[in-house]
Amino acid sequence: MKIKNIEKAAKRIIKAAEQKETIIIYGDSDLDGISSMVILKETIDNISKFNNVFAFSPVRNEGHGLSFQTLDFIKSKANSGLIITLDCGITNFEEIKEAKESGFSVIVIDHHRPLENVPEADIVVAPKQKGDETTFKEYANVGLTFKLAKEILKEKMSPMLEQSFLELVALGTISDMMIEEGENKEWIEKGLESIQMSQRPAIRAIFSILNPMNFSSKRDMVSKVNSALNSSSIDGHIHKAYLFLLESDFDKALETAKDLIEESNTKQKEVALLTEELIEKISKEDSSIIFEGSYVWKGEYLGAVASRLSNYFDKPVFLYKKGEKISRGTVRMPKGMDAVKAMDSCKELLITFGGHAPAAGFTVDNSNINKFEKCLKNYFEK
Ligand SMILES: [Mn+2]
Repeated sequence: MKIKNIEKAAKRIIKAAEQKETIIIYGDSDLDGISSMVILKETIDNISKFNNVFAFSPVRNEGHGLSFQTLDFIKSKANSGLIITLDCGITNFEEIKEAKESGFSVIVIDHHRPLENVPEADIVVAPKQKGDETTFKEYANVGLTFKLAKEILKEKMSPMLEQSFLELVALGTISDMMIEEGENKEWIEKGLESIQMSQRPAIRAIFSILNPMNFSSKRDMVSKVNSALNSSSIDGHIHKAYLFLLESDFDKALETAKDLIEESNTKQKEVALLTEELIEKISKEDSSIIFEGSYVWKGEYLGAVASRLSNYFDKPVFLYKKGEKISRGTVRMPKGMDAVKAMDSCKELLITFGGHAPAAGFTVDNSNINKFEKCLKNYFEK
């Protein structure tokens, strides 16, 4: 049994590549999204060397998924073509409608759970959509993209390329915290086997700087690689980690790797400081949830801080970076609790929300922050 629409998507992508159509790969800006983009780009390179692929990610103030702002940006680059969303898109009904009306074809490749319906894209590949009869649904997006790559390349997928993809699948699957069962487990094992001797210059460069003696476990190793890649920035909708992972020159990759690891070390220190500060503050309170925000925090640190706090206190954690009118938050849950369900019970107070049970995000108008906090407390104290 194949994932619903995956063959159809593969055929459409092959056609676009062969006919040199403009292809816009649009991926979420976390490691799962970026590795998905790299796999799809290299897959297309393998069937059509001189292709017309652009790869974009949302910039921070545009929020998660395909936004009207990003769509305007895409339209400034191309009049038509095929947009492929990776690790996002499944809830972008209006934006996808607009993209179609503007003359683009749209394929959604997204492992997130759809709402009641899926957007009216040309093709939707989402194991959690209705009518998908496959039994395993817990792929990271990078795993789903790997499946798509196999469907596109078939026997053209060399063992070396497959192994190189598996390293990315392992990184993305672990960093998205997907369950380590079935194919996920198999891919993680296979990918981690070769990762320290990777053929990919970027990954080899990272390991030439990080001292493997300092890894306390495989998981620790992956988290160090992840945090180096995650400290990369986005410039003009082009994610630097995407370019880094595609870099073919080892010396250039090494330069970038040095910068990224330095940034990630700075980040680790600041995350540790902020975590300590919050632990001290929160220890004095007694509440069912942790709900904190500030104008001065760096939004990109909050995921890491929230994870640590949630582990430490074993409580739901909501941290937000306060903006002028809107605040942007990140959520982490102890095992067995569901961030998306919790926010769904307060959705009339939110502008956007989404993610997975253990880790999610939201945007909220500042005037609703207090009400949102109360609503969440109600939900968790039930
Ligand atoms: Mn993902």
